Amino acid sequence: MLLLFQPILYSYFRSSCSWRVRIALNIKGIEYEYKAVHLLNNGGEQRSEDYSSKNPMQQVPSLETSNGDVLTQSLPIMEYLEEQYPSPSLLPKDSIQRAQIRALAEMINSGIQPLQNLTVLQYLKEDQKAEWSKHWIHNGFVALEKTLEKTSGKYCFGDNITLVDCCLPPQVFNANRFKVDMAEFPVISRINEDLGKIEAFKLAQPSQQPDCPSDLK
Ligand SMILES: N[C@@H](CCC(=O)N[C@@H](CS)C(=O)NCC(=O)O)C(=O)O
Ligand SMILES: *[C@@H]1O[C@H](CO)[C@@H](O)[C@H](O)[C@H]1NC(C)=O
Ligand SMILES: *[C@@H]1O[C@H](CO)[C@@H](O)[C@H](O)[C@H]1NC(C)=O
Repeated sequence: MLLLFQPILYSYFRSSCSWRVRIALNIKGIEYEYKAVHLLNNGGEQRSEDYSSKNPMQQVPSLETSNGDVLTQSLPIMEYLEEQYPSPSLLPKDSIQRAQIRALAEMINSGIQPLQNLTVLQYLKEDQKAEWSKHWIHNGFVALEKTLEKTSGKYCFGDNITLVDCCLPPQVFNANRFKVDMAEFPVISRINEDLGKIEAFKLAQPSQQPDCPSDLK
């Protein structure tokens, strides 16, 4: 097959930001090569000289296009995919709606996820980590739930799958990991459950990735 022309996704099975991009790639039916970057092995492979030269933030995901361009940051990567592979679309045409969808995605991307990234957690004492993560996810989910009450239809924004739906399941997975009480968030929970039934979302789950250790599958 024409392996040469496949983009490469640098990913870690449990990374929520890599997971977002895996969903978008699957929805759009884009075949890609999976390259695992183990965030915990050898002091973190993301910090190797080779990988740091691709992603100076030393984070996953990165997407290397068939031209050799390396893109970083999950949302800009998804926006790139949306522009290059417009169908099926992850954003409507209407500018107001696009801004509203991006705002929802940013609630997760900048309002919740950064506070529980590895570097931030490593800065805390062992017995503070769980409480800290739970607090900030809960805090963000209160706002997200309130917004989704207005914007959601079948999914986060109306009845079509959009960028924010790609961000939701990974964040709910982390919420469960940190024992956030999801009963408080019925809209988030309902949408997450429905998204979980879709093949593109199933295939993007951590347990389905080649670097998922067999005891976690
Ligand atoms: N804003 C970035 C965040 C990326 C990020 O936080 N990646 C995490 C995994 S989800 C990471 O690589 N952490 C490695 C580390 O903290 O050393 C994005 O959306 O791509
Ligand atoms: C939802 O998707 C359908 C099919 O792709 C499209 O025809 C319709 O315009 C979309 N709705 C919105 C609000 O973007
Ligand atoms: C973690 O999140 C903080 C806050 O957004 C950011 O400044 C930092 O670069 C992130 N670091 C990593 C490696 O995830």
